Amino acid sequence: MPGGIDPHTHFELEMMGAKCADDFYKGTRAAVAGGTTCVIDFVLPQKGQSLLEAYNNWREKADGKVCCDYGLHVGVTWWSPAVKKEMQQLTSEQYGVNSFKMFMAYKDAWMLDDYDLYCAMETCAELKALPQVHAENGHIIARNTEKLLAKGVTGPEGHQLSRDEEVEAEAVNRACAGAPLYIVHMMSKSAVRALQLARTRQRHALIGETLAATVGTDGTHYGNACFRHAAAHVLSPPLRPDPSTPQAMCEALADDHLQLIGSDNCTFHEKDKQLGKGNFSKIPNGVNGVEDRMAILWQKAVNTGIMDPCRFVAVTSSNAAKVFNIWPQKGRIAVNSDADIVVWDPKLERTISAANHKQAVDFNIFEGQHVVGSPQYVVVNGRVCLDDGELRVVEGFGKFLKTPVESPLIYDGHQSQEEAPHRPEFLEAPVRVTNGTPSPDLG
Ligand code: DUC
Ligand code: ZN
Ligand code: ZN
Repeated sequence: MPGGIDPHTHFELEMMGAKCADDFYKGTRAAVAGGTTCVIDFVLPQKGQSLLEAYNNWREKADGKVCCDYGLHVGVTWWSPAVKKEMQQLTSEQYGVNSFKMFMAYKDAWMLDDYDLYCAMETCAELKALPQVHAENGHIIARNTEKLLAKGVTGPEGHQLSRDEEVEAEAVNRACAGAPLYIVHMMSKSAVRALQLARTRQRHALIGETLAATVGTDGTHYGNACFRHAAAHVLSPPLRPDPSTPQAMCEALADDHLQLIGSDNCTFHEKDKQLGKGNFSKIPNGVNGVEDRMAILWQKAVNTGIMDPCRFVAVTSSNAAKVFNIWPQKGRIAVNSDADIVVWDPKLERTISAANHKQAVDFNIFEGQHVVGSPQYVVVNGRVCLDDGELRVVEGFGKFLKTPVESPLIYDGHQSQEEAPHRPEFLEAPVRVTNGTPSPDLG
């Protein structure tokens, strides 16, 4: 199958007083070990910081370290005419950015109010770039956090209590007022329902991404008596306590209510998670997933019969290439496409553990899970980098991948889609698995 594309990573990000454990070398090395041959990371400027300056910093961090190709999304974390101008520059051929992320949460760091959010989305539409949104209501989270702390709820369980499914679904609904739109890390059944409803009333592309974390584990871990264990699962939006969530997210991916699965890999060592001991709102947010994303989805969705292998390729690889306008260079096995190829052994069995994973971080949220199906060979741009289980990556072998704007697939796809306007024609139509008769085209 074509190499996996992880549309959502954070390597070397500094946030909430800590720095991510995985840098661009260890992070992309882990990606390759798990069958992913391309990642798209997020440049996140400080409020007031030049977007171009932040972009250049990210390029400096990544170039020379990455073991596979990478692209960049840029966060729009504040708003001014200067930001608008920089967005335009970033979408030029020189910089090669076609997607911008806006936060509806993280009130003290990156949040935009609705006016600024709308301006940023409008600018994306003018530039034919793709707006991405972190959909959670930051004001409700802030107020709930105050109330919980005042009541003495200070442990990691407070994290999900401060931001339940409705806090996510409300923001999804609000964000869908502007489109085309890509909603990152959708973590709940309520959020997916809000997205489906929005699609019934508007005709532009509304694309939904979920995470390996959501599919592979759940929010019951926040109740774990061990602080380290519970805090390790803290990310935003949080894992949900509803135990039916992981399967529902697999079904949403299979049925095309969601189109992609990322990792939101944003790892912090235990010592950094300890920053939130005594106040859950200070636990650095983020979990692992870049290495295990493909094996986890295979285990939970393909081995269970929820999803056929071709849909697996679509949601782990080819849909990302199409959405970010790098198809068929990426996400496809064909003459003239990059030779990013995975030979997947559906019978290979292993148990996921921090003791032997390739990521730098000292914890794995999928610890102890037995998975059947993993890559045997991974070819990155023609070079065998996982060789029958042996990792042979080369630091700096990857290149920066420009993602051009004006994707005909996002901006014109709806024109021929009178019947299903929300789903651009180019995205692989799913076929539910029926006794080993999968859909015909492997990406
Ligand atoms: N969520 C996380 O959990 N970490 C990084 C940023 C985000 O939105
Ligand atoms: Zn986010
Ligand atoms: Zn993220």
